Amino acid sequence: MKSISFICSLAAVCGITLFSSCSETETGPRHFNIIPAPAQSNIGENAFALKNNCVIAYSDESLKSIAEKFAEYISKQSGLKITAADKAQKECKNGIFLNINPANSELASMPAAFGVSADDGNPADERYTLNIDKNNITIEAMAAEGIFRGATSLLQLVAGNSLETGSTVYLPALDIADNPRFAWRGLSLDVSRCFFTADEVKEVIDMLALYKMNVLHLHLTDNEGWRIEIKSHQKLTEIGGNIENNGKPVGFFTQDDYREIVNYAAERFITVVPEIDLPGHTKAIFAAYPELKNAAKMKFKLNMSGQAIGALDVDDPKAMQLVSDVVKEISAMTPGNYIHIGGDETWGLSDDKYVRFVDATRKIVKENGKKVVGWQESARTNLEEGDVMQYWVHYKNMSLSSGDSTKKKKSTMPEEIQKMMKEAFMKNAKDMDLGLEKNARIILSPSSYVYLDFPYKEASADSTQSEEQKRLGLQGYPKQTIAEMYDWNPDKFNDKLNTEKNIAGVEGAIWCETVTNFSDLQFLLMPRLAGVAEKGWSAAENTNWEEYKSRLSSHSLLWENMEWNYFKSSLVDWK
Ligand code: TNX
Repeated sequence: MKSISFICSLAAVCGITLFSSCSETETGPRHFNIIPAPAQSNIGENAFALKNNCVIAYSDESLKSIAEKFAEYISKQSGLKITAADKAQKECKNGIFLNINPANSELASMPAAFGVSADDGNPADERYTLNIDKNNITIEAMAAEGIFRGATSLLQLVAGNSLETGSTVYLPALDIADNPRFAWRGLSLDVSRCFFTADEVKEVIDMLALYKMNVLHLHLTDNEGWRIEIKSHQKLTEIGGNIENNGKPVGFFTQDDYREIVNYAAERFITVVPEIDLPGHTKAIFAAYPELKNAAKMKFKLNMSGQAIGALDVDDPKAMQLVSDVVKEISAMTPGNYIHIGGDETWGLSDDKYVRFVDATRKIVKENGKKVVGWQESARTNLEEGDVMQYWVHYKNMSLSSGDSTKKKKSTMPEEIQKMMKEAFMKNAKDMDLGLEKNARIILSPSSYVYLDFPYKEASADSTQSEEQKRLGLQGYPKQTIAEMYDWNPDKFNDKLNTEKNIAGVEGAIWCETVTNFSDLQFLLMPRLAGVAEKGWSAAENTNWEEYKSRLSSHSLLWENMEWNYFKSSLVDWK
C-alpha cells in the first residue's frame, strides 16, 4: 500500500470506527471489524465504493463456487447485486478479484501454524492477503482454502460498513496479510441432549465458517440419544435415537444426512470429527441393546442432568463387536482423519476396565485407518505417538455448589455424589501431565473459557431476553461474562505446555442439557463463539478485549441478516 496513515493504521489495529477525516474522497464511517483479528493489517487513506453490479472475478475454475457463494452472501448482506464471473484481473475494473498464486512470497514467508490439521491438510493453505484500494479489491492465496478465508474477511467488512442496505458501501482501503495461529480450530456440538436437523447443523457450519473455524466435532452419542444411523445395528437409532427427552427434539441422522453435512462442511473447508462417546455416556446403547453387560457399579443413584451410571464392558464380546461395527461404518463415511472416542466421566467403572476399554477402542479406530482423539481422561490409558487428547476440566469453575462460584451457598448435591465428583476432579488434575508425559497432542477446551453452556453473567441490553438468559446454560457452572470468557491465552494457559510441541489446537464446546431448540442453541453460541475463534486463529498480542468488543459490535448485523438469535450482552455497544 502506497500511503499508509499511521493514525488510521493504529485505529484499524485497535478496531476503531474511522470517520471521513481518514478519507479525502468519501464520507461515512469505515469500520474495521474483522474477527478473528488478522495477523497484519494496515489501513490506508482511501475507500473502495462497492456498488450495484460489482463483479467477483476469479483466476481459476476451482474458485468458481467460492466466488458464487460470496456473491450471494455479499449481496444478501449489502442489498446490492453482486455477481461472479470468470474474468482476468485486467478486465476486472472496480471489482473483486480472487487469485490463486502459489508463488506469492509474502504468503510463503508467514510463520507456520501450530498444531494438528484434522484433515492432514497444509495449514499454509489458509493464508491469504486482502488488498482494498480505491479501484479494486484483491484476495490472493496459495490455495482455494485461503481465498475462502480472505473472502470471509471481506464479507465481515461489507456487513460492518453497510449502513443502509441497497446503497453504496464504502470499504476502508486496507492491506491485510493473515494466517492462522493454530491448525485445529473447532466447535464440539452436542446433538444428543437436543437433536438438531441436518439443515440446522449446516447453519452451525455457516457460523463456524464465518469465524474461520475449521473443525466441527459432532458429539453424536450420549445417554439421551444415539444420533447416527448404523446399518449393522439398526436399534441404536430406532430405539436409541428416539428416547423421549423431556419433550425436546429427538431423532437421528441417516448416513445420507451425515454425508450431506460432511460435504457441506468440506465446501467451507471444515472437517467433521465424529464422536462416539464410550464406554460411559451409553444409556441410549443399553436402551437399544439391554442384553449388553453393564460394567459400571454404584451404590447410589446419579441424579444429574446429562449424566448416568452405565459403561460398556470390555470383557463382553458383544459390546466389543458393536464398537468394532460402529467404528467401521463411521470411518467409512468420514473423510477426515480423526475419530473421537469420548472416554469422559465413566462413573462407577474400574480403572482397569476403563484402560483396557479405551486401549481396545483406540486399536479398532487405527485398524480402520483413522487417528484417535479422546477426552482428557484418556490420558490415563496407553496413549501412543500421534494420539490427541482434549483437555476440558478447568478448575476456575470447579465449585461443587450448584449455580454459585462464590462457594457461599451450600451444595444441594447428596454427599456421596460430592465425594465422587471430588475424586474425579483429583484425577482430572493429573491428566494434562500424564498426556504430556506420553507425548499426546492436546486440544485446549478449558471449560471456564470455551464451554459455551456457561450461563451469561451480565445483563442483556434487551430486557425481553431475561427469560432465555435465566433458562439457558448449566446452573452448576458459575455465571461468566463474555469478557471473562475471552480473557485467556492458549500459549500461557499452562506453564508446562510448549505451544509448538504440545498444542493440537483450540476447540469450544456447546453442551445441550438446557437447550430445547435451535434458537436456544444460537443464543448460547453467539456472541461467544466469535471469541473462541479469535483465540484459535489470532496471535495473542492481537487479542485484547477492549479492542475486540469494538470489532464485535457490528457482527450483530451479520447475525440479524442470517436470522440468528444471539445474546445482546450489555458489555457491547451493538450496532
Ligand atoms: C461435561 S465435557 C461433559 C458433558 C456435559 C458437560 C456439560 C465432557 C467431556 N463431558 O457430558 O454435557 O460437561 O458442560
